[in-house]
Amino acid sequence: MKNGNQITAEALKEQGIEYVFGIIGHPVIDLAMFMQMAGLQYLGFRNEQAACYAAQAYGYLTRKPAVVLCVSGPGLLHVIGGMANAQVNCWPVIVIGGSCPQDHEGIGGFQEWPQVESSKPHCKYAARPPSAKLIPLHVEKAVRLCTYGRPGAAYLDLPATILTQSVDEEHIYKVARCPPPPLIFPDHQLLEKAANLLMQARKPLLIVGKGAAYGRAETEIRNLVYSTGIPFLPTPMGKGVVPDTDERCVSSARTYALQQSDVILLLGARLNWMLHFGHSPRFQSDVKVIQVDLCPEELHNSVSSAVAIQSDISTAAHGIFTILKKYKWSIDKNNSWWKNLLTKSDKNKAIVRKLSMDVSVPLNYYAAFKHIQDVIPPDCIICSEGANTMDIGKTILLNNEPRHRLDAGTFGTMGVGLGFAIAAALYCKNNAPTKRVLCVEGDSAFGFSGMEIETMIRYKLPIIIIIINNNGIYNGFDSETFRQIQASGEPTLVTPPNSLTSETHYEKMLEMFGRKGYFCTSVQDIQRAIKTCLQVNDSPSIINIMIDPQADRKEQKFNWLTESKL
Ligand code: TPP
Repeated sequence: MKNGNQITAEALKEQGIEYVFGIIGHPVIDLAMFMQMAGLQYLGFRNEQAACYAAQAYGYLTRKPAVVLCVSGPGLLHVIGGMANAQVNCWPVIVIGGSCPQDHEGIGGFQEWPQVESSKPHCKYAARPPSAKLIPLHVEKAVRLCTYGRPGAAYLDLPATILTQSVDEEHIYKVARCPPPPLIFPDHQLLEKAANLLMQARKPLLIVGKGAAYGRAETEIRNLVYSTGIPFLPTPMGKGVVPDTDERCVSSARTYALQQSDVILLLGARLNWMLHFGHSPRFQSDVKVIQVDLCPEELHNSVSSAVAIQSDISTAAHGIFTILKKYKWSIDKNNSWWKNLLTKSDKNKAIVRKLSMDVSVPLNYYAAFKHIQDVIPPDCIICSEGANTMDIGKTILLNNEPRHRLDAGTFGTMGVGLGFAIAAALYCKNNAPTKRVLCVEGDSAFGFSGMEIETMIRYKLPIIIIIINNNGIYNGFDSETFRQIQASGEPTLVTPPNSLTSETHYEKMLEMFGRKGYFCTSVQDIQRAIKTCLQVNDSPSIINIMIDPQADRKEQKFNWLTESKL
């Protein structure tokens, strides 16, 4: 005889699950122990939402879903923010929620909540197995649905009555391990059409999204870029599919490249808010888009594509590369499109260089990031969140390998950073033990999941957390101004909503564990601290960099989040 706990744990193991992230409590205490007994690795978190961010990042990095384990009611509700983030980012994750005994439902059971119904809008599959013996069927289905097609979240609801239900072993549903998702090949005629359009273009541009990174399309896309010389622009998490240091990367001329291009090859990126919906004035109103996406429902979204190809990114990129190679098509480095991109790029780089050379204290963002970039390993995984911290950071902190940047993403979610970093550190431990994980956080962003520091300590994860501290959300106030504001009246009436306590010594959180963090105000402090932390390989570090609370981004041409679209 086996009970539901054991059946669930063994079914997950059978489906190739390696990691479970969660918080235990009634009714999933035994389940967590059965999971460890079945050989699954379990990491306990301090908030279920952070556990869910970790699990989805692990899914993104490995293409294998990880599991989030949570208790009923409030536990599951904490996870839902994470599930929504996974859905919007299109990353696989499986959530398993305990729920109250079925015969307590409807009469006020402990932490009773309509969990399947609550999860449904935030995932691809939500179900409660009707009996313990059918759990393996639903576990396989959860794995399949969260990884096949456009990846996303899956939810399984396990009431206490099912977890404790005993079943004769021979009656337990048998199901084979779900194979990896099939590779989708593009329609060859569409590839020919796409190649023709590119060859006729005067100003072709390639945009690489995180769908390309998830799809492991780096070899094919690099071949395409290297053989044709097409200029490319990565989205934030598309960074590294082709190295940021490649001469064809036109991130420094982003606005110009988007505005001027007449034919855009869109590989695994969506024309949503991050790409200004593909609309004028950020794009030519008659721009021709060649769109490649795994998900057919995404095709023609926001802008009608000239060529719309449902395909894995790797197979389509290879197909286009092969046709263009046959015609020996490449972009002449002396043509005006390329020259203008370079001129624009050089101009923008000079502005950034000037800002980053100003090392006066208090520091500005650009100086802080340049001096971080100068001393970090070129192959580190960078997790990042915040507003200015994340946006400016992504322009200066380079990625030369795919899936080496994890950030607030399409959903713009604060709170993801530490969970993502934990997943990245586990990924490194298993696949590249010398690779380092950097977690670059705004001070506000850090606050959303700062207690996960204890999780990092417990599991000996050598993550370097860098906090860019400006005393607030977007910006804050210097200590004297903050003191004067607070002294001027009732704090709830006078403290500006963007303000956080000035000069908070977040690095002292490490002292709770008998360790030391670093408080930095100058570029010398920053570089010394990073070099020291890079020597530590069995625990997290915190580097708290105090910058000018009023520091801002360089002047922007568009107020892109609020400009009207349609
Ligand atoms: N809550 C969530 C879950 N996500 C959000 N995006 C926000 C609130 C709104 N928000 C956007 S950025 C941000 C907040 C709260 C924090 C920005 O401040 P900080 O992390 O300190 O970075 P900075 O811009 O100051 O560098």
